[in-house]
Amino acid sequence: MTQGLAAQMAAAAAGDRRALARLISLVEDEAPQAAAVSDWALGASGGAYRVGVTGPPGAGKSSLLDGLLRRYRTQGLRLAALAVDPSSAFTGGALLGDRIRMHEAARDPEIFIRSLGSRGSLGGLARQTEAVADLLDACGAERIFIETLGVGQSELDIVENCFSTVVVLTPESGDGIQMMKAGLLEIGDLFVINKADREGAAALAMELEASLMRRGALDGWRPPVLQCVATQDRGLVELEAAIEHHRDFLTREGRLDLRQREQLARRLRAAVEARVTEALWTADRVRAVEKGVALVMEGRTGFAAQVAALTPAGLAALIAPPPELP
Ligand SMILES: Nc1nc2c(ncn2[C@@H]2O[C@H](COP(=O)(O)OP(=O)(O)OP(=O)(O)O)[C@@H](O)[C@H]2O)c(=O)[nH]1
Ligand SMILES: [Mg+2]
Repeated sequence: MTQGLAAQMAAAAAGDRRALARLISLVEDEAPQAAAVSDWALGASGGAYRVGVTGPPGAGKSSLLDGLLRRYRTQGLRLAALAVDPSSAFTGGALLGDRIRMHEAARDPEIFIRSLGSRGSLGGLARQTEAVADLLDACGAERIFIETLGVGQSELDIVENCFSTVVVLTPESGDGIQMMKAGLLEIGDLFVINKADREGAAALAMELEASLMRRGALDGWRPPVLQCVATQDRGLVELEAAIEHHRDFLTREGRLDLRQREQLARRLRAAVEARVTEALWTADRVRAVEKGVALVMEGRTGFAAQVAALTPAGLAALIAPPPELP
């Protein structure tokens, strides 16, 4: 580790935001120092409670977060918010633009807000987000809010690595049905029907309550359904209370520790899988797949035979049991 990097970590941990921002960029860019930064962050983290906020585009996730951050500030807590924006993957960097409506909170120097795109490798978004959350944690954040779109596996993975997941829906555009399709019902610890100033909020709330009733309590927790109007700060006190209630519940039942362990196991598996996948798909092997497809299409060989032919010879060694740990 270079002296410069160690100094930057020390500065970030002591509250230097510019140092923190630079470390985040290293992780985001998957720079050579990223592994060292991530390791340090993971080791130094553990205090922050992570809240995922997800839902369809335009549901009001950022508006809600803006109000929620201001609520939490009145408790004197150190806060951070990450907006994960996969669409900015193509523009090479997400800025705090129009899509992130956290105008009020963004002006508060005690709140660290950052937007993440997937600047690094494909599929690296979840890994980067976790590492950045670790960094924020290591640098003293007590609550970390992570906003993602409730679409796509990568985004669902991100909220799965939070302790409380808030699913935001609106009365408009058949969100109820969309939500079921997207698997949002399964991942929500809390549900918010935002834009309750519009027609149909009560009906959606009832529909949702009925679905949750059918789903039953998971590990003894019944997700509450709240109604909010983010743009008028309505329902935010209740939302904050509900999040803290869920946190108390997890802590009391010893689940927080369990969730942390499960999440770390998931991250470890994913990181190993990513390395294997990256090593596997060399240009040669990608070409071999194309040839294999042609052979199968022409009926000259079977699918299973191609799988066998394309499987690396070293796989037997790979799947042999690991050596005994000391
Ligand atoms: N009427 C009404 N409009 C709202 C409410 N909350 C948010 N909006 C508006 O809905 C639009 C989208 O709000 P955002 O907070 O950006 O929604 P988002 O879910 O973060 O959007 P993406 O990040 O783009 O998916 C904005 O024009 C908000 O002003 C609400 O409670 N009632
Ligand atoms: Mg948003």
